[in-house]
Amino acid sequence: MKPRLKRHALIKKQNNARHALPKDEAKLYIFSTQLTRLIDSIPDATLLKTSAGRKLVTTKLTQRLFKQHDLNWYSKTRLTPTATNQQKSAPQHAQISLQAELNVALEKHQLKLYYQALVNSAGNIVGAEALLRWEHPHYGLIAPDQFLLIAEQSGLILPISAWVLQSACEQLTLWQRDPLKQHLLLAVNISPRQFNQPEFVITLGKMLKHTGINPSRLKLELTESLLLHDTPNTIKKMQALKRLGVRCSMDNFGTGSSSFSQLKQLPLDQLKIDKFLIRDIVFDSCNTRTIKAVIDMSTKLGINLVAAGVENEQQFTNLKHLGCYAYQGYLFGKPMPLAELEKQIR
Ligand code: G
Ligand code: MN
Repeated sequence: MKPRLKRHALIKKQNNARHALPKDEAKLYIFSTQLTRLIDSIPDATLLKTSAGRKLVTTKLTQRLFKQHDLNWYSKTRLTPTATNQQKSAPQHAQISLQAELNVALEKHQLKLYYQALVNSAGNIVGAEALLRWEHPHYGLIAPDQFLLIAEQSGLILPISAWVLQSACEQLTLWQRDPLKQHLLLAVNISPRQFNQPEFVITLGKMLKHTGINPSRLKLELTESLLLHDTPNTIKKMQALKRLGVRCSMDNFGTGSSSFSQLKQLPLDQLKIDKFLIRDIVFDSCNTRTIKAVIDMSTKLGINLVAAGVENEQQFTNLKHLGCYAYQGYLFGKPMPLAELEKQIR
């Protein structure tokens, strides 16, 4: 080999070695979280019957070991995004590689909206929640909890959030033209950084005007921590949103610590009870009492209640008896591509 070519080959080899690890780790991370999610959704007894199932369990155990030994590097990097260490650790490389890919995901149309049905007590679809998914060419479907933190840290969250909101408005325009679908509500998750942009209300106002949608069909889901942070300004902003005609909902209610007096101050239309409270409603009378208390409180405040994460008939029956307004969860449908939801509506 000629000396120049030899040097070139050597550099190439070094580069390959440098890039292979982070990419693999990113892949491993995504793979294992997807697997955990999968395992979580299968009852244990069924799982252990097949060799594939046993393999899944092994992987899960391996992951648990990772955690025990504090090797869950991804969550560690998430907590220390501004580490001063000169030499970047492998996890940070992995994060950068994902970030670079996320950078182009929007323009490559890899980000998609999935839709999860929202039903009334009769089980009829009254709307949906738009949920962001990343259809990655190599890793498959990636849920937002796996990339939103990277998006937050890199600032990509703003263009992504704007795209979600714009797409939701465009979807509502289409539904509005269809007699079968014009009654549907569409809920969108709003990121704290998006909400805190000074021009958020104006931007949304323009979107509503351009798309010509009925604003009362659009529901903004806001997190509890966002709503309880800087409450006076948040209230002002929510009031401005309500003047636009859109509805506001508190997402994941029950996982935070908002009090009755705090809730009373917020101009909310809806509370969405988190799936963790719903999960044990059948067996745990304490949870049932909590939900009953939440329902009584929200009735007094004139706020309606949506139960998230309804997975079986018994939960649905109990929640109906308690007097929920609407329901969402795997019992009625997983988050799915638009065409599938529309088929379900027909
Ligand atoms: O935080 P938020 O409520 O927006 O989260 C919605 C997420 O919860 C979706 O990404 C979806 O995958 C998941 N989810 C929706 N319905 C159910 C359910 O019935 N059970 C469980 N375990 N998860 C659900
Ligand atoms: Mn939500």
